[in-house]
Amino acid sequence: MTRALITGITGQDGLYLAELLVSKGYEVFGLIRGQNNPKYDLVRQTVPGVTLLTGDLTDVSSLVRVLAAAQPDEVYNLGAISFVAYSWENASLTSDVTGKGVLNVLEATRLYAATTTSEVRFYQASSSEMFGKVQQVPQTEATLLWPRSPYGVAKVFGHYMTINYRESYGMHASSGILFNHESPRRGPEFVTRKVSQAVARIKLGLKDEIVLGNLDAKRDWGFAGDYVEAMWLMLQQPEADDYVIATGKTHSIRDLLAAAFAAAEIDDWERYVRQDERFMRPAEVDLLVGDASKARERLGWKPRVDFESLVGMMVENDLAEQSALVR
Ligand code: NDP
Ligand code: GDR
Repeated sequence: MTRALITGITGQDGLYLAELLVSKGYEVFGLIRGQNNPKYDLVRQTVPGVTLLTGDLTDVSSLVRVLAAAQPDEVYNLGAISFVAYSWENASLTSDVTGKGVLNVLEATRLYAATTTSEVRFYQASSSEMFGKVQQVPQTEATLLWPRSPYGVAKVFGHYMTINYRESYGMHASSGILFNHESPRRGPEFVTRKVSQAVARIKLGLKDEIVLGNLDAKRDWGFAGDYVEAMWLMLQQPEADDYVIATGKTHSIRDLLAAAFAAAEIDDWERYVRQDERFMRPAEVDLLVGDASKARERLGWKPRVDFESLVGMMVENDLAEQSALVR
C-alpha cells in the first residue's frame, strides 16, 4: 500500500486530495494543527480511513515526528496561510508558515528519507500569485516571477526552496504552479464562495446586497477536484519537475457575478453589488491566465469542469446549504 502524508488536510485541496488517494488504495496520513482543531470531525467524516497526526508547519520537530510516524512514500505540502488579503495584516506569520514552513517540511522529509531505502516524493503547492504583476501573457513555467503580496513572496521562497532541494539533494521534489481553483468546499473569505453564498442568500430573501472590492481583476478559475489529480500525476513521473496547472481562460469578478446571479435566475446583478475600499488590496494582481501545455503534454492532464459549470455547482450547493439553515 502506498503511503501519503498531506499537510493542509483540513483545507479545500487537502480534502479532495485525501479522497482521491483513498480511492486509489493509498494509506493516507494528515497533519493537523492546534489544540482541538474545529475541522477534526469534518476530516474524519469526509475521509474516514485517514490517520490524523498533530503538528505545525512552524515547528520542525513536530514535522520530524510526523514523518517518522507516517513513513510516507509521497508528501504533499498543501498547508499554508492561503488568504492573500490577510497576508498584509500578518506578513511575518505568513512568511513563517507559507514560506519557511516549506523549508521545514522539505528538511523533515530529507531527514526521514535518509532512514529508508525507498524514494520519498515531495509536492509543493506553489501558486499563480507568484506571477503577480505579470511579465508575460499567458503565464508559463518560464515566466519571470513578480509577486505582489507577502503571500506571493512567501510562495516564491517555497517554490525556489523546492527546486533547490531537488538540485542539491536529488530529491524527487515537484512544484505545481496552480492557478485559482474553487469548489463548494472553498473558504467563504475567497471571492467565488463569497459571491456564491451571497447570491444564494439574496435568492432566498435573506440578504439584499453583496459588498466587494476590485471588480476588474481577472482570474483563471478551475475546479479543485480536477487540480488535485494534477498534483498526484506530478508525483507519478520518473523525474520531478514544475508544472503550471490552469484552464487557459480568464474571467473578471464582473463575469463571476454575472454567472452566479444567472445561475440563481436573478437578472440585473448590478443592483445588488456595492464596492467598498475595505476589500481593496494595497497591491493588486490584475490578470492571471495560465498556459498548462506542459502538464497536458507530459502528464496527460486537462481540466474537466468549465467556468460556468463551476459557478453553477457552487451556487447550487449554497442554495441547498442556506435553505437547510433556515428550515
Ligand atoms: P486552505 O486555506 O483551504 O487550506 C490551508 C490549510 O493549511 C488548512 O488545512 C490549514 O489548517 C493549514 N495550515 C495553516 N496554517 C498551518 C500551520 N501553521 N501548520 C499546519 N497547517 C497549517 O487552502 P487550499 O486548500 O485552497 O490550498 C492548498 C494549498 O495550495 C495552499 O498552500 C495554498 O496556498 C495553495 N494554493 C491554492 C490555490 C487555490 O486556488 N485554492 C491556488 C494555488 C496555490 P487549519 O484548518 O488548521 O487552519
Ligand atoms: P486570490 O483569491 O487572491 O486570487 O488568491 P481571492 O478569491 O481572495 O481574490 C480573487 C480576486 O477577487 C478580488 N476581490 C475580492 N476578493 C475577496 N477575497 N473578497 C472580496 O470581497 C473581493 N472583491 C474583489 C481580489 O482583489 C482578487 O483580485 C487565491 C488563494 O487561494 C491563494 O492561496 C492562491 O494562491 C491564489 O488564489 C492562486
